[in-house]
Order: sequence, then C-alpha cells, then structure tokens
Amino acid sequence: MAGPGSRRDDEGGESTGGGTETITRSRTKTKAPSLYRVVLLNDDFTPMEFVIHVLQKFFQKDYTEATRIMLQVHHQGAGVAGTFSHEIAETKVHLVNQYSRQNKHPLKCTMDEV
Ligand code: TYC
Repeated sequence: MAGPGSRRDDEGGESTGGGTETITRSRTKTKAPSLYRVVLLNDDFTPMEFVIHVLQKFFQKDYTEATRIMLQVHHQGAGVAGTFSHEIAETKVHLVNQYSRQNKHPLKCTMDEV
C-alpha cells in the first residue's frame, strides 16, 4: 500500500537501449510513534482542587503526586499527566475535556508524541 505513512524511493527507471538493467526499490515503512504524553495546560480560572481531582480520577494519581503535577502546570504552563498508547491517550484527552466542560471549567488537555 502506498498511502500516507508509506513512501517509495528509487522506483527504478526505463532503459532506452537494448540491454538489461536492474530495477531496485526500497521502501521505508514509517511507523506511528507508540507513545504519547497526555498534557494538562494552565489557565487562570480552573480551581487548583479541580485539577488535582482530575489527576486522581483519570490518571490514578494519589493526592501528593496530583498536587505536584498541578503545581508544575500552574508554574510552568503545562505538565504531563501520563504517557500512553495513541488510543488510550486520545480517550483520556476526550474524557478530561468533556468532564471539564461539564463542570464549567476551561481546563484543557492535549497530547503529543514522546
Ligand atoms: N492556574 C490555576 C489557578 O490559579 C490552577 C490551574 C492549575 C489551572 C493547573 C489549570 O492545568 C491547570 N486557579
């Protein structure tokens, strides 16, 4: 398959003379990264206790660790809640953003490649 995620190089050439030639093909199969960081972003309005609660509810952090991550986000602007496969990371991002919206907080969660 030559769709996105695959690439063909050196598709060979045409011979104009009457001889023979060897057509070489190489294919570089690109693989999606297997790990993704789920990242919480800072804002000015979400209560600190809500962020701590989210880290406990969706990322199985204890109160001490959740507080550490929340403060990291508060001071640095962003922080890693966890590292997961693409599918799990997508699900966490969706659930956290949905939960924040339902609770009328602007807290945003994103993911990026490790
Ligand atoms: N900056 C927020 C406040 O002062 C707290 C906060 C921390 C918000 C982490 C979002 O991801 C966040 N209430």
